[in-house]
Amino acid sequence: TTTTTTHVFKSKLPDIEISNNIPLHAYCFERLSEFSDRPCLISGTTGKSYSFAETHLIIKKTAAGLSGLGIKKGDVIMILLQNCPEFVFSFMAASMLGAVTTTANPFYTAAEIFKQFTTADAKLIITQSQYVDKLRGDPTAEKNFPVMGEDFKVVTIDTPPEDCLHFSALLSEDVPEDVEEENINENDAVALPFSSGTTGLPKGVVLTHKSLITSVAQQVDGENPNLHLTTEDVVLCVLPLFHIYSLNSVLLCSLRAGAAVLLMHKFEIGVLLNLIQRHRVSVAAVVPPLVLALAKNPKVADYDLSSIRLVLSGAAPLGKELQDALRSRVPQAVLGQGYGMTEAGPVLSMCLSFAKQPHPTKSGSCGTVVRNAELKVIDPDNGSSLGYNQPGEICIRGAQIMKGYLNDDKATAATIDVDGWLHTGDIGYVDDDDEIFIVDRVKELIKFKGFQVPPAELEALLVSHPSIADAAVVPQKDDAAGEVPVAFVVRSGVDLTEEAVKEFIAKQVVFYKKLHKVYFVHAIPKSPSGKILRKDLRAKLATA
Ligand code: AYL
Repeated sequence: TTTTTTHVFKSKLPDIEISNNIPLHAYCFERLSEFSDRPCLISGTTGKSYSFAETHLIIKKTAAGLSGLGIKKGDVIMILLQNCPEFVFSFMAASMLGAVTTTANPFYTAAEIFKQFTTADAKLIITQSQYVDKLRGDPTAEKNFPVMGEDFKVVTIDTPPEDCLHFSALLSEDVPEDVEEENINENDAVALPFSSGTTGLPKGVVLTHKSLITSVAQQVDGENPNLHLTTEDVVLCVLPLFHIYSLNSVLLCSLRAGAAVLLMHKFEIGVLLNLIQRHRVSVAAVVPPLVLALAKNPKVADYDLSSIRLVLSGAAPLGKELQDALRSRVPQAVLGQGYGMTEAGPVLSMCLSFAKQPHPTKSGSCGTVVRNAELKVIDPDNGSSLGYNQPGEICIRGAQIMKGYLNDDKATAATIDVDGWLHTGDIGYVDDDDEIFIVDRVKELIKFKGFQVPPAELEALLVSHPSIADAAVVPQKDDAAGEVPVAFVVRSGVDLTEEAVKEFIAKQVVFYKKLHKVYFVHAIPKSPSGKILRKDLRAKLATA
């Protein structure tokens, strides 16, 4: 036998003590008494502000209300909301009950919502009245959706349509001094986001109290926090909370650190700039397309952005050029990236220029591995561990990573190996200054503006078409979105047009999963074992 050495990369910051044996809500509000009167949530839409004390009280009432609706420990609720205070109340209330929240995009089609809803075995949906029609199901559809009112209850945060409850009905007058604290175990699930991971269809990612606490602590705890947030900060929350990036790095980190969260229900550049100026936003969490807007949109020059001291970009690659272009617009701010993956809890690395005692960092870097975690880079062909400056697959180990995929041991075992390493499917290297650079992705995943587009989902829909014999979906580079999905299709009938294929998909999926191009081919290239040779298809696109 040969002896193999594993090169493990660590943070430059020392490990810290993490109190990850308590429930998530208790951890987030642990320091409540230090800043109970400070603003916690600010609604960008209404301007209404909730202090930490008020927020905590409403969460307790919401927990009592949910309990009254029969939600108990281990149950799953679905939040189908744009960013709003009720999102926060519901998520934290579920935590208090030992219940689990699965978050979904309100723009999803009925089919997408119910796929997740049934997989998660959810009991209740909290949403807005405008989305309720989708939840009533389509009587002409082949698949039988669960029935509203019978199989699940719906709560709306605005005027409830028929058979729905108003959110305010949850908020009973008298709050039990302490909501019956169920005996929550640190390894119980608290969040159930969906992700396709390195392959296949979207799966439920089981994030426990321990994983999320560990991840938040790795960012904002310790003498010298990696992401230094204070009670003076106003943190922009324009990225959707149904995605783990915003939920973790914006909401949970701010709650823990005592920073105010400015909630925007959707992105609109004029409104955004106005709110930044009006509320003196100091920390902005963004994705590369937003960096593009801030760097290039002429409107930006008309607003005062001098309050911004930190811009965090994540969820998709941010090029050095774009990062440098943003610098001229917010010269006073520190710019940097976080790199995450839903399954990883989600944060793997964070820019060390964001630390209380900052380190200098380079443009284009994804930060340094978070503290209390181990990162390694492996040769994708033979699994051997690589050293500095050698690109390979990034793997991460630590208490923050997911417990596993919901009811899918096979997919879990394919992602987390027997030694506890989570394999990301991302190719990157660590440079001499311990900074991580992502250079490629070996997994199937397509990212449209940071949103996940799982090729397997679109391929399954395509082959369900009577005139399609086989299909493969791959990413194509795009200036505005980063990547867009395009399809290679083998026709079984000759009359099928590109438009018809696009339309067939478009009516079944959320906007960002729409096909941008369809190429008709005679066969899909496959390996002897039947795996689609995606590399070959991507290479074809590059020369097309
Ligand atoms: P998912 N640079 C390049 N690629 C990235 C980056 C980045 N900074 N961040 C994420 N990705 C890609 O599950 C990468 O391929 O989670 C990764 O495997 O939707 C995939 O996106 C994961 O996509 C933060 C900062 C969370 C980022 C996140 C990312 C969550 C995205 C918290 O503070």
